[in-house]
Amino acid sequence: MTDRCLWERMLVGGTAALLVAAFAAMPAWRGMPQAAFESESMDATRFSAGYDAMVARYKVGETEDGLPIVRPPPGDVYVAAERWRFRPLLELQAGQSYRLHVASQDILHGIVVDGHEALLVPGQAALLTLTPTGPGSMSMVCSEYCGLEHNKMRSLITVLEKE
Ligand SMILES: [Cu+2]
Repeated sequence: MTDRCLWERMLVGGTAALLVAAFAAMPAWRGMPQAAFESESMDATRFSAGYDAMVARYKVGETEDGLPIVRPPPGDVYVAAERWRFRPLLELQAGQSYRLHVASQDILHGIVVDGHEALLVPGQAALLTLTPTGPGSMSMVCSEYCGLEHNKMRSLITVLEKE
């Protein structure tokens, strides 16, 4: 075997190994669902106005620690992330589409919902179109270490049978 041939083999082998590694590391290449979080230009005032209006119109109850339970119709839904919870507690309908606007109210958080992840930078909002397949529940989890009770920062979205 000539030196040149050996080099070619190493080059081809190395490239193939790199491609396999890159392929394995990138879920997006393996046919993940199309929808994903987008960053959205929505200032804090507009977000709060949307959140307050949603809670005022569609609140169906409250948890023991004062978290509103909200059952919004398909369309815009507002979720605030803050140390160390997501609010409100959501009840959505299976098979309906919701535009989820998520924004941090204090420090850097992250969110994972329905297999999608976004970083929640204070002052910005993240947008995800969500169509629960339920009925059942979906979890929302903070994916960015945000202090003492970060591991408790999770919420369950209740998914109701389509009406
Ligand atoms: Cu957090």
